[in-house]
Parts: sequence; C-alpha cells; structure tokens
Amino acid sequence: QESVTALPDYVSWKDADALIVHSNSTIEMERSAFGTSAFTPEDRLYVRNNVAPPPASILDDRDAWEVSIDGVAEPRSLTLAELKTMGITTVAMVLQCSGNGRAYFEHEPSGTPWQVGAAGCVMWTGVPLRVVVDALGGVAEGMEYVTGTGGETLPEGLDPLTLLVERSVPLDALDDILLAWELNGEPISLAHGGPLRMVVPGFTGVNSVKYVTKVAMTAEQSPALIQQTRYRLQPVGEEGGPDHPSVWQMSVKSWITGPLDATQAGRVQVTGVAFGGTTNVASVEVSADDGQTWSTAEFIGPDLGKFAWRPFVAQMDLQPGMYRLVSRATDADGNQQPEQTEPNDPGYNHNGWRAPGIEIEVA
Ligand code: MSS
Repeated sequence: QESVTALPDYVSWKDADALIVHSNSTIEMERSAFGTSAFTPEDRLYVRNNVAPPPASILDDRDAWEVSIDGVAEPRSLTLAELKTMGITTVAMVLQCSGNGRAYFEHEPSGTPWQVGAAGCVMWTGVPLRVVVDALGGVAEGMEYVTGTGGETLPEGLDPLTLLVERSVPLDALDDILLAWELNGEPISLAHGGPLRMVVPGFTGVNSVKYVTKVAMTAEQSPALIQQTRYRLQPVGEEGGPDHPSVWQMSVKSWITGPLDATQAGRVQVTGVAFGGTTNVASVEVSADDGQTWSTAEFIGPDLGKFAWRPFVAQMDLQPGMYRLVSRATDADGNQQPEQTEPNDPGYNHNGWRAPGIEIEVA
C-alpha cells in the first residue's frame, strides 16, 4: 500500500516513508517499518485522533499543565511540575488502536481499514496513578472506574458528549496506569498526547487519553458517546450501546514483519512481533504453508515486560515456490490466537492468525 496523502502539519516531523496516511487523523505504520527493534521510534508510530488535537501552544509550558484528580479523599488539581516530584517509573507497552486489523474482517466494517500498523511498542515515563491517588488520601468510597478526560477544545453548538474524548476503565487497572510525560525518553509530542497522557497498559489505544485534563475515580462510566455507544463489541448489523462489552483489554496477537516480498531460496529469517495483551506472550509458532505445519520461533532481544511486545524470528529453509507465512502466539495463561476473530460490527480487537498472512515467492 502506498501513501497517497502528505503528512499533516502536526506530524510533519514523522518519517513519511514509514507511514500510510489514511486521513489527517488516521496514520498507519507500514508493515515494512516494524524492523526487529523491541520498541517503535516515535517518528514511525501510528497516529489516531478522534477529534482535532489542541493547539501546539499547550506544549509551550509543559510543567504548568494542570490535571484535576477527583473521586479521591482529597480531590485537587496538580501541575505537571508537581506530578514530577511525586514519583517516576517507566513502562514498555504495546499501544494498539482498537481497530487495528479491521481490514481483515470479512463483513467490511466502516471505519479506517487498518491492517497491522495501528500499533507500536513504546516506553512511557511518568508517575504511577496509584501514587498520586494515595497522596490524595486514596480512592473515595463506591468508585468502580478510572475515567480520563481529553483536553481538546470542542466545536461550539454541539452537545459536547458527542465529541468529548473521555474514557473509563475498570478500577482494577489503577495499579498499572501511568500519568506519563515522556515517550521513548523524550517529552511527549502533541500527536501522541503531550504534555500529559493517561496511559493504560494492556488496554487498547482509545483508553489511553491524550492531553489529559482530569482523572477521576468514578462510580459510573463516562456519559460521553465514545464510552456509551462507541468502542463497543456489538454483533454485526447492530448499534452499539452500554449493554455491549466495551473495548478494553487486548488479547494475544502476533504478525509477520518480514520477508514481505520475493526472497532467495535457502535459509530465510522469518520475523514478526508478538504480545500477550495483559500478560506475557509465552511462545510463537510460524507456518510457511498457511497453518498446515508449524515451527517454533525464538524471541529476539530483551524482554521489556508483560505489556511489551517481543520481536521473534523463525529460521526456515525454503525451496523455490510460493508460500503463505502466518504466525500464531500463545500467552502465559495458555490463550492462543484463534484462526479467525468472531466478528463484531465496528471491527475491533482483531487477533485471528490467518487473515494477516503474507504471500511470498521464493526463487
Ligand atoms: N486521546 C484524546 N484526547 N483524543 C483522541 O482522539 N484517540 C484515542 C487515544 N487517545 C484519542 C485519545 C485512540 S482511538 C487511539 S487508537 C490512541 O489515542 C492513538 O494514540 P496515538 O498516540 O498512536 O495517536 Mo483507537 O482505539
């Protein structure tokens, strides 16, 4: 797939050759750009915005950024400068759009036809939300969710709940959540949610709210439509609503990153990435015959923890001919990627192993 559109201004610093521009707010990484690094450089990382990002001027004085913390014993606002005095940690995490792999669903869901590239593995640095909550007296009674609010300026004349980016995740996630100010060791860019982002490891991208202005422990899920009716796993043909499961935790997944085209016969290094979602990925198998026979792959490089992905390689001896390369991962709890993902109307959470396969000719 070729990129047909130029990069929009707010991401003009990105590596255009590594990206597919679906629209100004949906930019996918090329499959050939994954490489075998354990983490994804920010200039190749996919971008997804549900509404236009705030002006770049919000980055002029990062330390002055304020976030209000609510649903705790002593609610208050904190500046980024204050947050930086409270604690610091780094987590490596797969950031993956809920719709990554949508193009592989057979019912052709509407929405961006992401293939594998609406995902990256990045390092976030910030303060654990648990530390902040404890400093403010702990979670108030009766709270069941952590709700983060995005700092976009919404167009006037519309009910703000139709556009507001406000997401709630179960309170169980509290111990994993970070209020992050760095991505891969640099202050977070506007495109990826600077100056401050609430990141929720193990959950799909939509749950990691950029330019976060408010973090609240809440009794109910956000009333915003992005929570109530969108990002729901409703059956094909139905409208989403609060009774359908929300798009939250990710599941075990992997895909091939190379070779992607014609290759020389002999020893071939078949590479890919694999992750467990909320738990470690335990093993990956690779097949060159579309899943009839499998061989075990080896992980490449360091293990960056259970929320990260692991690049892998299978060394295969391939004679001239046509092959279809697929990979299938298993997580530490024994969950294995299905051959196909049960369809849901909006095309979220694709993790079937067959559809993302790669056909190559070995000569
Ligand atoms: N946040 C905010 N504030 N806004 C918006 O729009 N989006 C979502 C997340 N967050 C938003 C936010 C989504 S949806 C996603 S994916 C993510 O983000 C992405 O990221 P990056 O950084 O890559 O761009 Mo789908 O599930």
